[in-house]
Amino acid sequence: MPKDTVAAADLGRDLPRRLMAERGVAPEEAPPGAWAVALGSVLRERIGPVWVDARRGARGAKHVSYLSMEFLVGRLMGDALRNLGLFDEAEEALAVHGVRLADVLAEEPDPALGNGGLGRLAACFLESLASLGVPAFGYGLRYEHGLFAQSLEGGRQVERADHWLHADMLSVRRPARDVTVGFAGHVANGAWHPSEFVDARAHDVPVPGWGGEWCATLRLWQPAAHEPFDLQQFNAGDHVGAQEGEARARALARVLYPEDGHEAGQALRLKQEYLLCAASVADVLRRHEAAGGTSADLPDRAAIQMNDTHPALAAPELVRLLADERGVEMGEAIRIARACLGYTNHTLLPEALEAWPEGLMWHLLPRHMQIICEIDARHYAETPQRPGSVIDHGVVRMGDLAFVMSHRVNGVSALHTDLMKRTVFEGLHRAHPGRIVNQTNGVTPRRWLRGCNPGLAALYDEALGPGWVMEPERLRELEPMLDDAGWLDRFMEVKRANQARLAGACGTPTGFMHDVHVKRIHEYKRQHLNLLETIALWQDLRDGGEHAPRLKIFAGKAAPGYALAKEIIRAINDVAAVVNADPATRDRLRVAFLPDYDVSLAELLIPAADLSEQISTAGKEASGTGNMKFALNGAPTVGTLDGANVEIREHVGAENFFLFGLTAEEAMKRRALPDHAARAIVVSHRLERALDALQRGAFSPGEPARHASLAADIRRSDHFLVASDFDDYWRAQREVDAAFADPARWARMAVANALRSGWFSSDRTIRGYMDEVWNVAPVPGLGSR
Ligand code: B1N
Repeated sequence: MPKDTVAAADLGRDLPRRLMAERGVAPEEAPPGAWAVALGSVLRERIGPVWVDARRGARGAKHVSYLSMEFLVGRLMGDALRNLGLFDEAEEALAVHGVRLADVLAEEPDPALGNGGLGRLAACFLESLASLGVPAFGYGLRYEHGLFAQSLEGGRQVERADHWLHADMLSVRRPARDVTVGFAGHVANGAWHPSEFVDARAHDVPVPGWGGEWCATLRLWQPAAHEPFDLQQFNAGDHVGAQEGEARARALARVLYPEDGHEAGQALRLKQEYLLCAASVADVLRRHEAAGGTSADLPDRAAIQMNDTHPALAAPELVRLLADERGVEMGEAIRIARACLGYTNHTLLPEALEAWPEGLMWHLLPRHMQIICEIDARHYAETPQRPGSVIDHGVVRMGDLAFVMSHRVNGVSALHTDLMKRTVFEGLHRAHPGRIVNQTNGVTPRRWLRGCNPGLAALYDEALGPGWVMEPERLRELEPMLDDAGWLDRFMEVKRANQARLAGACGTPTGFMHDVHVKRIHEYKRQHLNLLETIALWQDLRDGGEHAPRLKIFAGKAAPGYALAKEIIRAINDVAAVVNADPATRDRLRVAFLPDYDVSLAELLIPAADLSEQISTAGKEASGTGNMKFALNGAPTVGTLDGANVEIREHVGAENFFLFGLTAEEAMKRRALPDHAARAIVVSHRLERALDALQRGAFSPGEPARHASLAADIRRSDHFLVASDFDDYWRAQREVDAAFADPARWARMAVANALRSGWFSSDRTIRGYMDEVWNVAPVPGLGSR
C-alpha cells in the first residue's frame, strides 16, 4: 500500500457523519446511493489538502495543459480511494454497516465524456501526470449528456441520452476561474469585436496520483448565458423568449458528438471546439501572469498539448491574445505560441481529418481567420520546400494548421508515426524534419491492472511487493514463474474467477474460451470479419469439426448515423440467436453481444478475457489501447500488424501472439486490385459459404434480405479487405484452438503476455512526452517516484 500521507483518515467515523449531513439518513436505512454521496463528500475532503499543496508546490514550475474534447474518465471514486491508499479502510468502514464497497462504487455514474480510445487516453495521461508529480491541467467540456447509452431492441442498437451530472461526485465549482468567450462579430483596426458572448464556467475534477502525494486537475468548462435572463422581455410577457440566451448557451455543451474516427463537420461542433480553446488558453495565460510571467517567457512555463486537431484553434487564439491583447509583434507571437504548442495526431483516416469551410470560419471567428492567413503566408514565405497551404479548396485544414503551429507533432505508435511521415504529412515532414516524433500510447496500470484485476494484483504484490504498480516493467522479474506450474495454475485460477465475476454481472456462460472483441463498431475494426469467422466456425462444427469451446463476446457502440456499423451490430445479434439455440453446437460455441460498452464494462470484461481480438485492416488503427489492456491482463492477441499491435508482439514475443493478415504496405497494394474481394472469395469455399449464409438470410429467417447489403458490400467493394484477410484469420484462429487445447501451453502464453506488457504503461508514454515534447520535469521531492 502507498505511504499514508493523507491526514489521519478515519472513514469509520466520517462516513456515517457525512451520510447524515448530505442525505439526512441513518446508516441502517441508507441505500448504496446515499453511501456513495457520503463517500464522495469524504473523498473531496481528503483530496482537498493534497490538491491545494500540489497547486502551491507547482507555483513557478512549468505546467502541462492537455486540451481535449474528450476525457473518458470512467468512475472516479474507486481510483481515488486506491491512489490515496484508502481503499481497504473504506471497505472496512462500510462492512461495519453491512454494506459492500463495490455496491457503493457501482452507484457512481460512469461519465461518458468521450467516444473511445482518444478520450480514454486523455484520462490515463492525467492519472499518470498526477502519479509522476507533474504540474498538470486537463481542459475539456462538461457535456450535459456524454456519449449515448446503448440498448438492444430486436438485436438493433437503440440510443438513449446519457445522464450523469446529477451524480457528479467529486467535482468542485470554481467561479473565480470562469471565462467569457466571444463569437462572430467583426474586426476593426486589428481588434475583434464579437457580437455574441458565452460564459465558460469552471468545474474542477481532482485526479489524485498514486501514493496520494500529488493531484492533477481536470477543468471542465460548462457554458452558460453571459446575460442569463432577460427580465424586461419576461415582464413584457415573452416568458419563453426571455430564457433563450440560456438555452442557446446550454446547447453548446449539451452533447458529445458521437463520431469516433469521423469528422462531425457541424457549426455547433466548431463552436464547442472554440469554446474549449478560448476558455483554456485564457486560463493558461491567467495562471502564467498571476505567477509573474511575461509573454516572452510563456514557453518556459507552459506546455500546451492539442489532443488531435479538435483543439487546434488554441493556436490562433493564443496568437491573438499575445498579439492583439498584449501588443506582442505578430511574428514573435507566432514563435511564442509554437514554442508552447504540441499536436498529437490520432488517425490517418481521410474521413476523420477536420477541415472547416472558410465561410463558416470567417463568420464565426473573423479575427482568427485573419491570423490563420497570416500564419499560412509567413510559413509559406519561410519554408523553401513550399509545402501546401493550410487554406485549400475553400476549407481550413486543421491538421496542417496544428502541424505548422506546433514545435512537436507526434503519432501514437511506431507504425502510425512512420505512416504519418510518408502519407498525410509527407510535405510538411520534409519541410520540418525532426518535428514529428513518436510517442507510443500507454494505459495506466493503476486502473487497468490493480483496479480492474485485484486477484492478479494480489499475486504480484505477494511476489514483488506493491511497488510494481509504478514500475510495471519489473513484472519481468517474475519470468522464472513461466516454469513454475503451480504459479501458472494460480494465475489461471484468477482468470477463471474473473470469468465467474463477469458471469455474475452479465450472464455469460463459463467453461468456454473467452474470445473478446470490444471497441467502437467500425468497418476498419472489422467486427464483420470476426462475425464471418464465427459463422464459418459454426458451420464447421456442424460438419463434425473439432474446436476449443468458445464464447465470442462482442461489445461496442456504433455512431447513430453510421448505417453499416449498425447493420453489423444487428447481424452479430442475429447470428447469436441462431447459433446459441443450436443444440448441436451449444456446448462448443456461443456468441454474446453485451450492450452499452463503457469504461466500467471494460474493467469487468478485460480481466476475464482469454483472447484479445485486434483485427483492424493494417494501416488503419493508429495505435489501439484496448490491445494493451488485454495483454497486461494476460490475454494473448489474435491480430494484424497494425498500430501498437506491432510493438506488443515485439514485447511479448512472436510465439505468444497470433499474427495474421496483410501488412499495411500489402493492404495498400491489394486494395488497388479492382477485383480483390472476388479473387479472395473464389479461392475460399469457407468464406463463400459463410457469406452465402448471411446473404440468404440463414440468420434472419423472417426477413431473408436483412443482411444482404452487408454481404454484398464485402463481395463488391470491401475497402477494408475482409475477404482478402479471411483465410489467414481462419488459420490463425485454428492455431489459437490448438494452443488453447493444451492448458499448460496456454497458461505460459497468457502469463508471458502479462509479464512483458509493463512497457505499455502510460507513465512510460508521459515520460516520453516530458522529454521529447514538453520539456517538463516532475516537482522534486515527492516520495513515491
Ligand atoms: O485514438 C486512440 C488510438 O489508440 C486509436 O487507434 C485511434 O483510432 C483513436 C474524431 C477520433 N483516432 N481518432 C479518433 C475520435 C473522435 C473524433 O471525433 C477522431 N480516435 C482515435 C488513442 O490514440
